[in-house]
Amino acid sequence: MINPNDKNLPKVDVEDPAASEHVKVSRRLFLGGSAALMGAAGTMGAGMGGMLTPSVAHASTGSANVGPGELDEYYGFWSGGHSGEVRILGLPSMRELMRIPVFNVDSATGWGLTNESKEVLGEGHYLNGDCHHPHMSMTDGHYDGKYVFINDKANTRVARIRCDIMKTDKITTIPNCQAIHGLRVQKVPHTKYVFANAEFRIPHPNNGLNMDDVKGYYTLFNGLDAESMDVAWQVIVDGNLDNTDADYTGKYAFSTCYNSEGAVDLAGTMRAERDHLVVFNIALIEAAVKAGKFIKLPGSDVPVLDGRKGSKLTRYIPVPKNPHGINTAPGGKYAVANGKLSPTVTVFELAKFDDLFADKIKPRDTVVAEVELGLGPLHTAFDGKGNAFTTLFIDSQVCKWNVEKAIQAYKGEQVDYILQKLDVHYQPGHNHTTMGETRDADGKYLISLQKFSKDRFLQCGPLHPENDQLIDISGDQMKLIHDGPTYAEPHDCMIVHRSKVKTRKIYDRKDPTFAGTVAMAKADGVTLETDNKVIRDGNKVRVYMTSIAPVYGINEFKVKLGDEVTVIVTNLDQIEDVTHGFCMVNHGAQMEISPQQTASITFTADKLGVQWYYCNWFCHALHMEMRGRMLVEPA
Ligand code: K7E
Ligand code: CUA
Ligand code: CA
Repeated sequence: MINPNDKNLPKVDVEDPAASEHVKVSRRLFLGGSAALMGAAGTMGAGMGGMLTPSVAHASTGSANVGPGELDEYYGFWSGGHSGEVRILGLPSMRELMRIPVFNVDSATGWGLTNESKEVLGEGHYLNGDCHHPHMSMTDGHYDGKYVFINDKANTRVARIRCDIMKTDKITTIPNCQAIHGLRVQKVPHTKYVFANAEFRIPHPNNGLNMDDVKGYYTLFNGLDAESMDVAWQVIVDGNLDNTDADYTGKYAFSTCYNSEGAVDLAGTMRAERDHLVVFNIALIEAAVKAGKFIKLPGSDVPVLDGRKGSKLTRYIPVPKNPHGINTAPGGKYAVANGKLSPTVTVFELAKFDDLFADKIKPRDTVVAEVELGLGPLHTAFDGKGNAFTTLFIDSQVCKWNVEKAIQAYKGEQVDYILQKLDVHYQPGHNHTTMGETRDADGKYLISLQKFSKDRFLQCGPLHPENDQLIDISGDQMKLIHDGPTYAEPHDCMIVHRSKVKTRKIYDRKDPTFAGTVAMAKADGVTLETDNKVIRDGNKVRVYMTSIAPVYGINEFKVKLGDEVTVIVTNLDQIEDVTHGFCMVNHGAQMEISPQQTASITFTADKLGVQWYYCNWFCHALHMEMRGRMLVEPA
């Protein structure tokens, strides 16, 4: 039997700047060495041991082709829509690189099953989610590679993903409201706040006694502290809230509203010719909180401010008609609201917001253009060269237009502000350009996310995938270069140059994601890195084991029928990519344990006799043999 704690097993110092080279060397040592140790023929083969450093795709545009072994230039963070997860794609290849479970339950990683993930999800968590808007934290208007935030419309939550390990580390349920939809981050000076729109108006208190008083319903704009993920404040608004964005000074956030009518039926939401953009003054909101000028709603301790019409904290700018997306241009000079039921986009000059709050100008004086693009404008992206790209849902097109020319045209000059319309397939919602929501917009690629794929792919039954199309925008003309099917309506995505993202190769043993488990082990007198121990605590049994390819530190353990069993596995492997799993057969228990990670899972030993457990992440030539027995005796 191999001893997982054998000092002769290869080790890597992960903090060593040359670690990646060590990792490669160790991988060869490891595969050769362990094969020799086991006396077994065959290893996972030259594919792994002989892996070469992949070359980097050169920065040419015009093709989605990234050759085998070549790396993509961009990370795309894709909302998984009502799958409840976030996905990472490589661009321009559009290859799916990873899935990050967030609001869903994930069989492969044990997200929603492990104790560590349940701590993030909360007790009695929901099994569904509906993600729309993934956005990365920023410093001075540049992506800082720290976090990605994502909304859950289905259960009124906001989650944070840590970009060093690409795992969800915090989930906050927003009190006093229903359906978090629009989400963006404060761009400048850094992401202190995550801005989150609650969409649906509800009675307050929502106690079943005042449901007919529709006029009294309201919803809230939320500022979350990006570090603690606590809701810092909430602002009551008129109408409902759809999408949101922030400016490049750190002073303002703004949200579209499609239901200024306050209607509860479809026809009612279309009655008015104009709804509005609500502008939030962050400094005034902070000052009001500090001065104690807030109320608390029964559901929480969060300071709630009144930002309805007439409030000093907000301004309402009329915008036609049921506007949807609101997008700040990379220079920070303009923001664009997308008219949806109006064929127009509305361009705001953000510098005028100071005068608006000083009551020197009227709300509509901040509008510098309102021009027609086509039917069903939903979202706009930018190339950093003064051009904008707006999705036209009904026309199934992307419209490329020039912002300054649109402003001239709005003044009455004879200029063509529309530069090109490109058919997309079919019915686009969000779009996004490479680095386009930051100061670093580079104008290389545009992604257009279509709600319908119809005939673009082999048919897979009545349910169709969506179609995410990659468009080369580096030249004068947009060129469609790739069709990418995706599952369950991503809504939105975000494209980040790979230089902004630095991920860990293996876990730090001090990683906070399993700090609670480390504390539990300590209380049990167990050192996770060395001990293989079974602790009995009444009818609770805690099984601490290590793993190193291809063995668990514990080969068999005994429990009594009905015991609550917690298995805690610490993966001692220090070799990148050697992830183990733990699956207890017939117990609904399965999880990932990546190198140097600790993970734990709790289940009831409700079946007598021999119960096998096995490693379910392929880790070694002897992966099939990596297993053990739980022996369940009568109580
Ligand atoms: Cu347009 Cu939820 Cu951002 Cu869908 S939202 S498209
Ligand atoms: Cu360990 Cu498969
Ligand atoms: Ca409306």
